[in-house]
Amino acid sequence: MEEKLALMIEAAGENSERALAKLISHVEDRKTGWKDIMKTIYAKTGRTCVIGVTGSPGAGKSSLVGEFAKRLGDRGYTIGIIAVDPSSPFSGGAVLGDRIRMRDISTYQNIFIRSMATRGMLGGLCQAARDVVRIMDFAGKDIVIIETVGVGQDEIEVVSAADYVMLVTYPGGGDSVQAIKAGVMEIGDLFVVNKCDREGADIIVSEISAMLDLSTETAAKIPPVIKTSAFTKEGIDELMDILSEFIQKKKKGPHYQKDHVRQEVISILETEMVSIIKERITGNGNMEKELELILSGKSDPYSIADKLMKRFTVIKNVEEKRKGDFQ
Ligand SMILES: Nc1nc2c(ncn2[C@@H]2O[C@H](COP(=O)(O)OP(=O)(O)OP(=O)(O)O)[C@@H](O)[C@H]2O)c(=O)[nH]1
Ligand SMILES: [Mg+2]
Repeated sequence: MEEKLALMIEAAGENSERALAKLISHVEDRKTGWKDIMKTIYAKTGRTCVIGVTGSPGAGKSSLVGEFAKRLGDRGYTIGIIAVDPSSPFSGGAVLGDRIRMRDISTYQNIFIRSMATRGMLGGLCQAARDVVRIMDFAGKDIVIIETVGVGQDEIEVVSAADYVMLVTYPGGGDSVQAIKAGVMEIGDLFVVNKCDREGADIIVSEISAMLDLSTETAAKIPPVIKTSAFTKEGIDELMDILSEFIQKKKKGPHYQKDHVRQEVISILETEMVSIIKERITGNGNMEKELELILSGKSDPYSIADKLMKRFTVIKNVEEKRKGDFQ
C-alpha cells in the first residue's frame, strides 16, 4: 500500500477527523487502493453499534437523530452520523433541511457528520454506506447512525446493514402508515410515531401496533411502538432507554453476525459483477454486433445473454491463469 494511504489510516485511527474525512472520500470515490484500505482496517472493526433511522419523508428523522445523538454524546459516546441524501425528486429540500438541523450538533466535538449522495451510486449505495460505517468504526466511533428516507429499495437496503433499525412516522403524514407497510415493516426493531405534540399520534400508534400484532409470529418478538416529539421532548427519555439497552446488548454480543457477513459478501460480489458486465462485457460498444443480430431476426435476447455469459467465463479463466495464485 502507498505510504500516503498507510499514514492516512494511522491518523484516522488516532482520532484525526481530517484524516477520517479523507479516508472516507478515498473509499467512496473508489480511488486506487480503496480496497486495500478496507482490508487493512477490517480486523479492527465490528465494535460499533449501528443504528439505522428511516421512515416517511419529513417525519422528523433528522430532528430525532439530532436529539438522541446529542444525548448520547453527553453520555460520553463518540458518534458518527451518516445522512444519506435522497436523490428522489419527491424529497426535494431534504438535503438542506438535514444540514440546518445537523448544524446545531456540529458544535459537539464527539459527533462526526457525513453526508452521502445516492445519486450516481446505483446498486453500490448499500456497500458504500457499509464502507463508511466501517471506517467510522475503525476510527473508534462507539455509535454510528445512518439516516435515510425509506422510500426506495436502495434506502431500505442501506438501513438493513444496521444492527438496529428505527422506523419513524408521524400523524398528519396522510400515507405515513402506508409508507411503513410498503415492505419495510419487517426490518423495524423500533417504531417511532414522532410529532406527538400534534393530534392523532395515538391513532397511529394503535394502527401500527395492530399491524405488528398481525404480522409478528410470537408476542415476545413484537417490536416496541413509542410516541416522541422532537419539539416538546416527550418520549425522548423512553427512546434513550430503548437505545441504551440495545447499545449494552450489542457491546456484549459478537462483533459480527453471520447473516450480516453473508449479505455483505453477496453485496460486494454483486457490485463487482455489475461493473464487470458494464465495463467489459457490454461496455465500449462490445455488444453492438450482438444487438444487430437480434434486430435482424437472427437471434434473440436470451441467446445473446447466454453468449455474453460465455464471454464472462473466458474473462474469468484468463484472469485465473494470469494470477496463478487464485484460489
Ligand atoms: N410538530 C413537530 N414538528 C416536528 C417534530 N420533529 C420535526 N418536526 C418538523 O418536521 C419537519 C421535518 O423534520 P426533519 O427532522 O427534517 O424530518 P426528516 O424526516 O429528517 O425529513 P427528510 O430527511 O426530509 O425526510 C421540520 O420542519 C421539523 O421542524 C416534532 O416532534 N413535532
Ligand atoms: Mg432528514
